[in-house]
Amino acid sequence: MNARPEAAELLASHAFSREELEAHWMPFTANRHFKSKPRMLSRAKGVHYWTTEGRQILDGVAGLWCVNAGHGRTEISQAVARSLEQMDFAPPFNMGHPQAFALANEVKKIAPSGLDHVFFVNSGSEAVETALKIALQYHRLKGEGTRTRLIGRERGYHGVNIGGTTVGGMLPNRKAWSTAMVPGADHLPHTHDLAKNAFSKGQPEQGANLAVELERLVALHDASNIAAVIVEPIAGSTGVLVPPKGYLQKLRELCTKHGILLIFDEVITGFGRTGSAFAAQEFGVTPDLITCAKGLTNGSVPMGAVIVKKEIHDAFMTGPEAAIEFFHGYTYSCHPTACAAGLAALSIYEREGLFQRVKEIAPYWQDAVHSLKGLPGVIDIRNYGLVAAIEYEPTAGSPGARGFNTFLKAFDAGILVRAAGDITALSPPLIIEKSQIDELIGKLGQVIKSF
Ligand code: PXG
Ligand code: PLP
Repeated sequence: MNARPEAAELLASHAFSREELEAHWMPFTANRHFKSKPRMLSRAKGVHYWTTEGRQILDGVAGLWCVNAGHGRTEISQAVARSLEQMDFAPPFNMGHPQAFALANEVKKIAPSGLDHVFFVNSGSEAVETALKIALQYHRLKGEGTRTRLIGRERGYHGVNIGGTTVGGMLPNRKAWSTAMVPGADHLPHTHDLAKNAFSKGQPEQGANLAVELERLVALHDASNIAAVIVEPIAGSTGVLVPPKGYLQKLRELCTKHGILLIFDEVITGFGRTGSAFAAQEFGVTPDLITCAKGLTNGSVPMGAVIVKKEIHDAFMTGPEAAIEFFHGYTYSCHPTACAAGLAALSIYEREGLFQRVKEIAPYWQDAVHSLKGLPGVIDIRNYGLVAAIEYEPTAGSPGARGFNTFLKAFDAGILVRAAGDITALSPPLIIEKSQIDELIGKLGQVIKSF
């Protein structure tokens, strides 16, 4: 490439030399493998992407679990364009702008009752760091400053910053930074149990008692040293682990009993994925804080948020009125462009009744994904709302290869799926039609049979 093309022109071009591909160190990617045979996307509309070669791809993962209302929503792009033209940036510290307050109120409207204060950030990872810092300072403010330990869960994913990596429970995301972890953290056991729960439809029957493991951690560390427990209501990145019936209720009960804050990381489960605005409402369990991102702007502009219970927020609103209460925030917290995208996205969700739509289509989705049972190497299928996972017997000696090769073959077959080890995860846009579910699952079935 000689001249500098406009961004839109770039989307239509794929003339990069290997050397030019090198400049971009890609996140969470096998860089050398990708750059030897790039998969380039250039356009998206509805439930489809198009590659730079013009091939149509059915999006089985809503981009990366985020484009809940489908791609190319002009209400969002127009709102973003108008907002950006009118005001490109506003300092978020000691200054405000109307869109931020409007969006906070819209989020509050759909959040579980009692969670009514919203702190804006720019990603799920930042939401997690922010929630953990709020939890730690909250206990200090309440005179319980010894509550500093953070409890995560095995196989959890809470983003990639240091706090989230600490409470996360996926080995490859942790091992290179072992000594950089926040001291004092511990983990609950994960809830994945194929021997008892394989091929569960919806919530598995077995495993509520795994929440009681929190009592062991309390017995070991003492409740007076524990600040918070953070879990994903449905673990996403690790391959869709649906909570066993009663598990989240038990966890809530024990956190309350021991004065430990419960944080639900709803970066994936938020904004309709389960059939309710948040999984908290879907499962009837109210945490003390919720972290969210992704669907907040329909994936269009980076944004995340922490939604906080009134009493936690109010505990900060004590000292002198002119003093900063929480020494935390990002240059781009509540960025006007992101707020505009968020307002437009939430209004689409509401107008089109997309969360309710998930409830209506979920039984069809469940039947479709479970039709893959019996195909070669399939050892589990699980689902909830509009999310599902198919787990494979790993190829001997190469864990993860089956999952990754399924992703590659699926892309060649015209569908985008997500690999999580030897698991294929699916989370299509919430607007997906039955015929498109048939196509997605039909093509995935062909790929699974081809191994
Ligand atoms: N918490 C949860 C529960 C997430 O799913 C994050 C935090 C971090 O969000 P950001 O915006 O910082 O990426 C996530 C993000 C995958 C995959 O493998 C999932 C996510 C991110 C990257 C890959 O499916 N979820
Ligand atoms: N590093 C430096 C040198 C900075 O000045 C700032 C913000 O002013 C940051 C990091 C943090 O950046 P952000 O607020 O975008 O997270």
